[in-house]
Amino acid sequence: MPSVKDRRPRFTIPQEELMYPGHSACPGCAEPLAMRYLLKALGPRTIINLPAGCCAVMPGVWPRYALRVPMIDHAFESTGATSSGIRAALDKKGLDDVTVVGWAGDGGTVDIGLQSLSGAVDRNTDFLYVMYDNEAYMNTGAQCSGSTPHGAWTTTTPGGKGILQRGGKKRILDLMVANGITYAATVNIAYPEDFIARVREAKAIRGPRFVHALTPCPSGWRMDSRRTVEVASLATRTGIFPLYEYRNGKYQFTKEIKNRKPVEEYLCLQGRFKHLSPAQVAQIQEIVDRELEELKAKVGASRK
Ligand SMILES: Cc1ncc(C[n+]2csc(CCOP(=O)(O)OP(=O)(O)O)c2C)c(N)n1
Ligand SMILES: [Mg+2]
Repeated sequence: MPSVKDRRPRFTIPQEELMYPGHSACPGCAEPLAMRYLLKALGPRTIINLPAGCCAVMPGVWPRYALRVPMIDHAFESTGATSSGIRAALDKKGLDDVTVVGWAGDGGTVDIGLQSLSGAVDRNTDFLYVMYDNEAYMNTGAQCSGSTPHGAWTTTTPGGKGILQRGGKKRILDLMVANGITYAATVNIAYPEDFIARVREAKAIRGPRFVHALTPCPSGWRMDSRRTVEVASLATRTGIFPLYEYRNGKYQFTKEIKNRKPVEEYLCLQGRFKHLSPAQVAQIQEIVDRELEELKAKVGASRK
């Protein structure tokens, strides 16, 4: 019979908190969770740099600032360049135990910050870039970004006009791989242990590293703020946001999904998809199925 001590759940999430509770995010926002998990994984020897976006508002204003690590706020398009600059300064000082993190939204990454990020990867900057993805320009009122998925309502893509108006959500991980990234992974706030494990893995590697974090936004996704974690989890359990990593030319799933759920279960919890017809939902299902098959093929080829 195991002792009571042996039967206690084993938590792998570090107890140390590097984020105070009093931040300025909206109720139910997933971004503070993502930041909290990131800092638990990285520890205090971390410098964050971030552009315009909810990220610049969320930690609050000094002296009521919620992060317990230094933060630099800079122009919207500059996360990659700023990261390279901070790294160069740290290297001059011989501070190679500090992790430089560029933390930017989806708009600040896949659209306006893409050239800066691409340059930093090209320069082989030793840093970790985290894109927290709420799938629109949320801080300025939910405008469509290059990371907004097919069919989603935004203030610049009113619903009911067909779902294939754009090329679809930009595949930022594929872009990073093509750019020569050293390590890349997707993470989801609904899976904190996996989130922390991926960031720790990234921390241990030198060179440019990229993490794509799904962070639902209750106000922009038109959903109940109590359902953030449930909706985030459904994104992965439906295959819309698969969890996987890329390293040394190889892909692997970091979370295997058994009994994948229909995408409708994810879409129906969010008002941003409520205008979709059953035919359009079926169209989204087809796209998700196809993209997942493509990813499975890459994972399969990596095993050979
Ligand atoms: C050059 C420039 N263009 C536009 C803006 C206005 N602006 C500030 S935050 C923001 C939205 C940022 O969207 P995203 O990067 O997705 O982050 P989120 O707000 O969704 O967290 C915009 C358009 C700006 N600050 N600078
Ligand atoms: Mg955004």
